[in-house]
Amino acid sequence: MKRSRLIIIIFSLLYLILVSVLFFKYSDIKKNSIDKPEAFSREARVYCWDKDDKTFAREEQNEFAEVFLSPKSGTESHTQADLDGNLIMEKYDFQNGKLTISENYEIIWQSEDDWRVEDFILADSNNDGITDINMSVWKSGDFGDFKPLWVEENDMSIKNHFFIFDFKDGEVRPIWQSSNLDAPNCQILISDMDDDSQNELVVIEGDYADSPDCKGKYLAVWKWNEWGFFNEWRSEAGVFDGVETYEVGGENCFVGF
Ligand SMILES: [Ca+2]
Ligand SMILES: [Ca+2]
Ligand SMILES: [Ca+2]
Repeated sequence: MKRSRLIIIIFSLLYLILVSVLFFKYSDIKKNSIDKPEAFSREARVYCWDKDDKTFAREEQNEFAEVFLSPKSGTESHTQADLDGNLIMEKYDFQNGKLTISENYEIIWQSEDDWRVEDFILADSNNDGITDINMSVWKSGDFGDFKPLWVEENDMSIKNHFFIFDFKDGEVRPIWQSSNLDAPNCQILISDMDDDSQNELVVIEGDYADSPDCKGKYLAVWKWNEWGFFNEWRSEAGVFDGVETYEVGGENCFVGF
């Protein structure tokens, strides 16, 4: 009698262990499938500058497909630079849709209250040798304070703009401001992509129909000329959460994912 009770207890214990093992194994599988990054399931597209055809060609062999690419985090950044050349670093704090520039703990410039700064980069976007303060900005009003005389009505809907500001005589001033862009930029990058030692603006373009969200539909490269940017290249339509630049064997490439 005692012996059969012992056997029942042993079998019960074994059963409990088996159930526990199966339970943890199952929850592990479930956990893994939830944690799998979305970027892995999306096709990354790589484009490199083709010196002969003078255009960006899509690479068929996609060596970046295995690389983990995370969607743009860029809603916040904190950098330092001395752009006014007074040998004191300014702090560039970009967060909550606002850019604040301070020096010696004193605010020297702040983006307007009715702007939402979507992206911000320090780089020489107009290729004059001076590092610029570049901003992708959502705001209402096509022309701000500088509406040309021939424009009768300022479009007050909230649209995306690209702004270049520089230090001039110790003050932060606008150098170039776009009117309403035809398509909003979801992300901006500034880099020399076509080997001419001049920077280009690489963007992910969305659609105003999705605003206030920005869902990337095209990759595009814009080139500065004396009075603004002109479109050098645009990808075929796709779904893009982010773009990064790469140099592969001396070739300038970027990957949209
Ligand atoms: Ca300074
Ligand atoms: Ca510049
Ligand atoms: Ca270039």
